[in-house]
Amino acid sequence: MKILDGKVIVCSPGRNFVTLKLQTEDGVYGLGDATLNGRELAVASYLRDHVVPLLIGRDARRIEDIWQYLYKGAYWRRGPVTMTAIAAVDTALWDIKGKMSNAPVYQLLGGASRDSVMVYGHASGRTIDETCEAVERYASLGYKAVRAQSSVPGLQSTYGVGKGDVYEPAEAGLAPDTAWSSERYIESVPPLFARLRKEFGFDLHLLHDVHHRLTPIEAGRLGRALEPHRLFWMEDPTPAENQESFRLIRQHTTTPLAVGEVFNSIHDCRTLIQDQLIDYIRTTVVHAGGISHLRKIAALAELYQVRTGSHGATDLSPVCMAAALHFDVSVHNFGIQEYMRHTDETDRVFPHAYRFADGAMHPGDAPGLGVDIDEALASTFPYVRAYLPTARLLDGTVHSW
Ligand code: GCO
Ligand code: MG
Repeated sequence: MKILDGKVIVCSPGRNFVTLKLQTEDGVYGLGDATLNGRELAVASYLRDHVVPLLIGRDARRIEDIWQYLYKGAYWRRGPVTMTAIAAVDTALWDIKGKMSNAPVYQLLGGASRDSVMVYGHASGRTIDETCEAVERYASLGYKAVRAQSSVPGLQSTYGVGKGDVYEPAEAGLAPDTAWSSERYIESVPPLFARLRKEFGFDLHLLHDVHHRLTPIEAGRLGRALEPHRLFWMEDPTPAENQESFRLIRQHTTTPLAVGEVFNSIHDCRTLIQDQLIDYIRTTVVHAGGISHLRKIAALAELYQVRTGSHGATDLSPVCMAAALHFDVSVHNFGIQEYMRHTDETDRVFPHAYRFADGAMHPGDAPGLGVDIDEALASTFPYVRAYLPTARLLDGTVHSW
């Protein structure tokens, strides 16, 4: 069961994706997502130039050993580029193990802990009316949980508001600047959720993403103002490099807190989890070291009644989505999974077994991850340089995105 070859496939069917395809001498191959939004080629090179040569000839069945070998053997630990590359290898090896065992990966992870995986979709609009209409569309599709964002009055552009049906914040070319005012934003959010509760009642789960834009005390104030609207969570209220800063938010609000989409290891969330400063951990397969490492994070979180809520935006490929669903359906302390529909081109490049019904998803029962890549079609969508926009305060100061 030796690894024969590793191919890095970069394509852009609507947005950029990096995919690792590991081939074994037995003819079985596995896929791993290696997409790091806006920094895609760094991971492609890390894999191609530094990781794949180390994998040739290794036993593909030794998933944990290969993980530790890549993590400890590099000397340089953690970081988004390294951990995304390790995640791709780990995911591909789980895919291979599933195919070798003729079983869907979730069966190898302890089997299903639930029948399906509750997901949330993204509703947004330039006005509260528009956001209400978007939430209504999700509710009518059967979603039980919806993230709601609305433009901040007086600001020209706002993070979180989609263009058309698909939400895609990265833009081709150089990163544009967008204007930000925390004062105006904090004023604008409670009326949005007051209206949504009036229209939809309390049966629908509502979520909101702050995208690291507030200070801890501002976040505490917003969380408190949102308490009557009983959010499922308030996401990324403040940057989390300083995990201690969440203590201040916690002191002021019972609105549940979610964080972790930019984390890449268990060390990024150890204090947050152990001190019960959060309710949901949003680390993902692709950016936090793969299925193996994510399971360790979930196991730590389980001790503290922190549940999972993995990132699932469009910049995570269908390979990551499939892997996330195998993780979600098996892990005991699952909370929710983010799900943003990919473009039709992306779905055609990555045919998959996972399916959506009644607000929930299932990874399907195909052996391995149940996702493939059409390489010929992928090659018709070459890489396009693209970046996320940068946020600036009204006086021009760079702000957190
Ligand atoms: C989310 C994320 C997205 C980001 C994107 C950046 O919660 O889904 O915050 O909104 O814009 O994933 O890479
Ligand atoms: Mg987010």
